[in-house]
Amino acid sequence: KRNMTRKRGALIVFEGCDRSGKTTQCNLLAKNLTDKGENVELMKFPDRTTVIGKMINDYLSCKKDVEDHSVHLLFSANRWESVPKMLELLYNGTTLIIDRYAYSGVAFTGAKPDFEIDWCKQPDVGLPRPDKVIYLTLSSEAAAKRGGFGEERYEKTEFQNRVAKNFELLKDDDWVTVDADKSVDDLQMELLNICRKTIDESVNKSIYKLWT
Ligand code: 2DT
Ligand code: MG
Repeated sequence: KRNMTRKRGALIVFEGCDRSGKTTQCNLLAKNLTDKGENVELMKFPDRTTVIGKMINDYLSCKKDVEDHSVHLLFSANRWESVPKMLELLYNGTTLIIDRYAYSGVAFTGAKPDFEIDWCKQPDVGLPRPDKVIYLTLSSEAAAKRGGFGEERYEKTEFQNRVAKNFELLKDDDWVTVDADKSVDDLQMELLNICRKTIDESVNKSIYKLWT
């Protein structure tokens, strides 16, 4: 019904550590918001379905090594290739719920030796700026209760701690931090409220460019 009133959709990004429940919560949000009559589409980065995404998948699954700067640019290119579709959906009134975005790009590459945060941000400058970034946090005790890491590259405690420190550096006024150490339903209720408020507030705002 938003299409008929020509109101734009909201761009809502989820960031956070592994096992914070991002994917579960994003799926539930899409369902609950759709049930309430919103047009919603889920996206996730990396999008492993594209040609660039397949190169990234080979890298993450440790099938291939890629030079660190080069893979950083692939992650960014994987976002840029989606921008025309994202803008079309947003202007047509569809709210986008996105599982990871440029902040993951910066936080993860920035956790490698000899990478400056400022350098890491440059390829993503100018992407559509999210209306809200929802950052899910988990204490190390709560994370430990949720079981171990998987087998993919980056899934190591020491590296993830450096990633978390980088996320802290990227926070700005558009971020809201939510403690994910609660039941799936309680967390969903909290996130649903944030998303509905964001959708209402975004309607009359322009879509700005990230980090400009
Ligand atoms: P998933 O487990 O969510 O599929 O993420 N990553 C992600 C980067 O290093 N740079 C990026 O730009 C993005 C979006 C985070 C796979 C891993 O890829 C990392 C975890
Ligand atoms: Mg993962």
